[in-house]
Amino acid sequence: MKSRATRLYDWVTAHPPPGPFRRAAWRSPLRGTWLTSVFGLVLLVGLPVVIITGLLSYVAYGPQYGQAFPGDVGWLHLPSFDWPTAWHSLYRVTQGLHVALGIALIPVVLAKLWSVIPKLFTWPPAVSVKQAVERISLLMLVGGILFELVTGVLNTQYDYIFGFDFYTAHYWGAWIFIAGFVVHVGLKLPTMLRTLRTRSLRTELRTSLPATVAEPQDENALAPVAPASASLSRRGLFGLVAGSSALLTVATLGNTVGGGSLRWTAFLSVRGQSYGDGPTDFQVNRTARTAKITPAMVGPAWRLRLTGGGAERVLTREQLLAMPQHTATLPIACVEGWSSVQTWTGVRLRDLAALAGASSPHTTSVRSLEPRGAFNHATYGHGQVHDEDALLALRVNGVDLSIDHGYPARVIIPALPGVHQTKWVTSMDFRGA
Ligand SMILES: Nc1nc2c(c(=O)[nH]1)N[C@H]1C(S)=C(S)[C@@H](COP(=O)(O)O)O[C@H]1N2
Ligand SMILES: [Mo]
Repeated sequence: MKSRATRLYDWVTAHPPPGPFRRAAWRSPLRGTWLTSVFGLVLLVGLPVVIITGLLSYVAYGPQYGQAFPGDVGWLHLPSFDWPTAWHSLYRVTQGLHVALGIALIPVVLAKLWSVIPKLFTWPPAVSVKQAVERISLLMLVGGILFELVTGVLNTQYDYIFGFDFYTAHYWGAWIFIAGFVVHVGLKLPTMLRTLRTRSLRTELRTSLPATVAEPQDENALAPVAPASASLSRRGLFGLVAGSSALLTVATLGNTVGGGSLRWTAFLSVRGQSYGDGPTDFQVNRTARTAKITPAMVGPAWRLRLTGGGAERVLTREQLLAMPQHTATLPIACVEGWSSVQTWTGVRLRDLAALAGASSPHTTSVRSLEPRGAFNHATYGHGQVHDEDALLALRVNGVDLSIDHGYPARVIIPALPGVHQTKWVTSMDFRGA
């Protein structure tokens, strides 16, 4: 004799609510464990790259100098290290990958969600602890990835419509997503690997629309029980997803690697396409006007103050120009994914340190003329200031800096995230010499 509870359970299971809760309502012949596994494999390879480059960005900001966003992350802080300068394009590549790959994977994420949507309506919802854990991890996974994609894209579009700090949200969201991702991979990896062997991608890519039939039924309950005839082949679906990714990649590419010849392709770029004349016509993050920098502030009265060493100094721009000048071709690589490589000329930061009586400072902090905000100061580690290409730039591409690019003087350090390439520098403080 079955118990009362078991009979009730059997009855509930046999009587799903109408509509999407009935498996027969899902009729696309493309849905099935194999299709989901293909998208799963792409994400399994791609998402860890997005995760790792994202976490590296946090480290590159220099949390050890109190300048990472979000500031206090409690036990979720990452081990920090001094971001190296040896490879000039390091942040350009890690952050370019983070943004470009994150955007390119959007169609794959959507396709995978589409492929498993009947699972959202599984009936009965959850009957065991294991199922409940699985469903909570799915909520973290799906909610997390959608949240990260939306906030990430809006940030590159400079559209801070949400009423919270982007970095804080994106960082915490990332950890929720990572937790869901790890649990999900742990649970589903064997199924994915097993299922991928049941069909050949090559054959699928050669299968025409009329020959497209549903996958066989299995315990994952993704293949339709009552398939409609196909209106799109698997080949067509893969083409649609890959084509969308390619389009999005092209649309962000000019932003990410361009700055010059490819800029016209960056039709997703929200910034204007021109920023000045000739040599100073390259991407501007925030203009002097937005930063409340007036021509008077950067006129003849401007001085650079060097403190913290044995010999405090106050220098005019002419005095800086009279010091040994060094030229280096270095990128500005913004967290938003775009970067631009220019040829900068100015005084080596280590020469300025020596001039101020600090031959080998442990940390160097700069301040900008900019009155307010998170951009008006930055701190650098020993290696960043001692790199032979680390400059207080006075000129770019053979001409004086334009006011939008930081005239009279700006910091430019190899591989440093753009946010710390401080413009309109007014003082430098050397510590721990
Ligand atoms: N003082 C100041 N420095 C700043 C900024 C700023 O807003 N104010 N923006 C930073 C950011 S986020 C970037 S990406 C670079 C961009 O430099 P650019 O405008 O010359 O391209 O400058 C950095 N330096
Ligand atoms: Mo930036």
